[in-house]
Amino acid sequence: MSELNSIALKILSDGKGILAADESTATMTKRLDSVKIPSTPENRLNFRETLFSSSSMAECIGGVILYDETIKQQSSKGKTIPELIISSKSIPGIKVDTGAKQLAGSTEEKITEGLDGLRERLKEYYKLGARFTKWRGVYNISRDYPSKLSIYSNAHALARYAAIVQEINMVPIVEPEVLMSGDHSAEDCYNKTSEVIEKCFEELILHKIDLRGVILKPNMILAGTDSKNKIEGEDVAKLTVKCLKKSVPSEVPGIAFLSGGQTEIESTENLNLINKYNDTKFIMSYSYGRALQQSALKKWSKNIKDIDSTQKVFNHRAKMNTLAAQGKWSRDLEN
Ligand code: 5MM
Repeated sequence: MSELNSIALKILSDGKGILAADESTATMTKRLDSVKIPSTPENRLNFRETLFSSSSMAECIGGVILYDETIKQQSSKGKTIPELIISSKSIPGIKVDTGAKQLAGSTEEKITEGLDGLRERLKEYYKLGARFTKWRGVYNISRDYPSKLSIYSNAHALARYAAIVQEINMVPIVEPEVLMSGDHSAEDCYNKTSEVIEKCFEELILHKIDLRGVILKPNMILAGTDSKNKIEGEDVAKLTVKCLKKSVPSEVPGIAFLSGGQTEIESTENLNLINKYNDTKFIMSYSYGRALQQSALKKWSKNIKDIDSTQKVFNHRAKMNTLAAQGKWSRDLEN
C-alpha cells in the first residue's frame, strides 16, 4: 500500500469522516455574524478549538480541514492546532486554494485560483503537520451552465493542484462542487455532475495522479433549491451512487460528500441511504462544514465559556454522521 493510499484510508476508516473547518475569514465572519459574535482571531480560534478538543474527534473525525489562519494558531493549552488534532489520532489537513474568482471568457462563472507559489506553501504546511489538502471548484447549473469552459478550466486547475500536492507527499481532496441553487431538476444535476467529475478524472489521469492517493469530495445528486420537483431519500441515494459508479475510476479509495446547504438531518439521512445503496468498493463518508457545525455554533454563541454544552452538540452530530457513513443511522437516534 502506498503512503498516500494509507493516509486516505486512515482518514475515512471505520465510518470516520472529515470536519471541514476551513472557512475563509470572510465566510467565518458571516457565520459568526449570524449568531451575533464578533469575528476576531480569538473568537474564531475559541470556537474551532472547542470542536477540535471534543471527545468524538478520536472516534469519528479522521481528518480536519483547516484554514491558513488556524493551522498557525496555538491552542489555549499551549499546543499548536495541528498538535491538538493529532493528539486525538486525527489528521490535520489544509485548504490551499485562494478562492473562486470570475472566469474570464464566461463572466457568470468562476475559476478557482491558488496555483502560484503553491509548492512553497505546501512545504510550509507539511512542516506544520498537514498531511492532506483541499481545493474546491464551484459550478452553477442553469440552462447554459456549467459551460464547457468552466468544466475544463476547473478540472485542469484541480489536476495541476493535485499533482503538486502528491509531489509533496500529501493527499489531495478534489472538490468539484455543483451548487444546489437554481430551479434545475435532479436529472440535470445528475448529468452535469457526471460530466464535471468525468472531466476532473480525465485531467487527473493526464497529470499522472496516483488515484489511490486521492479523496473525491462531491455534491450529492439533488434537485435545485428552487425546483418544483424535489427528490428525497432513496432517490437521492440511488442517483448519487449511480453517478459516482459511472464517473469515478475504481482506484479511488474514498468519497467524502459535502453537505452543500442541506440541513443537518438531511445530510445525515442521505449519507445513510447512500451507504445502504452503495454497491461499489468506494468508502462513502462525509466532509461536512455546515452540517457538522451549525447547531454547535448556535449553542456556543449562547455562552462561549460553556465548552461542555457545545461539545455535546458537536459530538452528537459527529456520531450520527459516523453511523450514517456505515449505513447504521436511524431517525430515532436523533432524540
Ligand atoms: C467550510 O466551508 C468551505 C468554504 O470555504 P470558503 O470560505 O473559502 O468558501 C467549503 O469549501 C466547504 O469545505 C465545503 O463546501 C463543504 O462544506 P459544506 O458546508 O457544504 O458541507
